[in-house]
Amino acid sequence: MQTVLKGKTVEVIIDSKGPVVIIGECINPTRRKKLVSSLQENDYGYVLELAGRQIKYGAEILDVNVGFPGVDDVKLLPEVIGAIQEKFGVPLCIDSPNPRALEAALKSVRGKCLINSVNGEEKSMAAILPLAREFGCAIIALCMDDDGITHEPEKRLAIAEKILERALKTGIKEEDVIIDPLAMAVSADPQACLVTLETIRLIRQKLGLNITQGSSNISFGLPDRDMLNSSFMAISILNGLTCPIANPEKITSIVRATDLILGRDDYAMRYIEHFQSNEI
Ligand code: THG
Repeated sequence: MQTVLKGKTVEVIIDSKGPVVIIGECINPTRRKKLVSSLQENDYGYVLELAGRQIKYGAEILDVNVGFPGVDDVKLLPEVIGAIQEKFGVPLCIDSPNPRALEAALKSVRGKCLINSVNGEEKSMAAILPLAREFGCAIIALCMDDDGITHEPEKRLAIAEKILERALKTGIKEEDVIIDPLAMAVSADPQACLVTLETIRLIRQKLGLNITQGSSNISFGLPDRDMLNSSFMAISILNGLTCPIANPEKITSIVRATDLILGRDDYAMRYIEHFQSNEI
């Protein structure tokens, strides 16, 4: 399965056979005070610095989230996207729970972007899927619905199937639906990672779609987060993860290593190139 995304100048193909495509997570104000204060002042210098650094370290797509308390995201989201696209050509993943902010952003974004996200709630599907169809976007579908988040992988799969079916009915192509099995903090639930891993395996086996996840979520509240995230990343890729949302500065080495080990990097070209270009 191939999902094609486009930025202002760059086209990226996410292929379910790999290699893995990294979606950079860092343009996200959660616990980034400096990002919040710069955005409040409409100063986009720091956002552009985060964008450039993530691309340098191997992100091929950038997640853009400007959610913080009190934000006017209908105004801010398109502005930040405009500033990023003026300088960088990569495709964007527009991360907002607000359909009005998403619509405002989609009116001005260039290329074919990824909407982050829709879920299985009736309200969400009714608001977001027509937007994806109208603006020709791909979409991330979260495996949760009106009943919340289930701990049973088969039920998460059933929600993915429900959203896929509805997307197809809306006129969205199968390859433009990317599933998020939901990665949650393992400090809060000892089974959290196992449930995610089994959901990934089922989705690959039954649907064959591309799969994303907010990989850094799993390590909230624990020491040595980078080690945990790296370990989880390698296992997730083996199970079928194809386009994680993660911090490239910390994760690209293990992603390239895992692709190499899985026979998706002839002559270790991508692995070697990563280390050479970043002088690691
Ligand atoms: N699924 C989808 N989209 C998502 C998520 C998901 N978007 C948001 C989030 N989850 C993924 N993005 C992040 C961004 C940052 C962090 C975790 C997930 C993070 N940040 C550090 C912290 O909080 O300590 C601070 C930044 C740093 O130093 O790197 O952990 O699940 N579809």
